[in-house]
Amino acid sequence: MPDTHHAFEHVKAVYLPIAIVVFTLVVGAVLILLVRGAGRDRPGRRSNALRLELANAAVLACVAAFLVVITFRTETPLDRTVAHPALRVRVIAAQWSWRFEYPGGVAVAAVSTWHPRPALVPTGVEIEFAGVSRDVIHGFWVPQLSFMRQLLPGHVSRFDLIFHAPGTYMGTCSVFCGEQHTEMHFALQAVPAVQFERWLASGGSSA
Ligand SMILES: [Cu+2]
Repeated sequence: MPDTHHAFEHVKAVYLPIAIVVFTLVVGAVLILLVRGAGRDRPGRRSNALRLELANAAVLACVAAFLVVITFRTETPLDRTVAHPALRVRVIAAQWSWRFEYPGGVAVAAVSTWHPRPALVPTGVEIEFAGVSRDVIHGFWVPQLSFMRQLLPGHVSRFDLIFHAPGTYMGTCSVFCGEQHTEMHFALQAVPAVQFERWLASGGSSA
């Protein structure tokens, strides 16, 4: 599975220059029309305008199609889940808390806090997250991985993530879900597999 952050950085590197060019062209065209007087009627103006609009629509449709293709080509491999992940973690979101449940009954909860206790994950392996919501829609967002997935009530969202580098990956809810939405944070601490196994064996208390 590719690195989500690098994959989306690549997409951003394509989107940004296109957005700048389109923005510049649109603003430039508006300014030219303002200066030259858009309302003045001249012979042949209507047929020229139609041709210009058709050309504009065709170019924009091509740009949009290109962006759709590269977005799907990037997202499709990221959405695939492997049959046998190294670890399965259940994520339960609720107003306004996160709960990470591991095999063996280990669980880490973060309730309405800016300083959540980290939930550990091993580095360099596929981890399957199975996310659900107990009430409204929440957003499982890890900015450092450029990854977001909505968690819905009554539906299990499955996604795989790999934490390539050790460290603490802060996460937060990305969907406004009520009064304490802004305090709905979690922390995933990526550690070497040996350290993770020790932590899990200790019931989640050794790190
Ligand atoms: Cu929220």
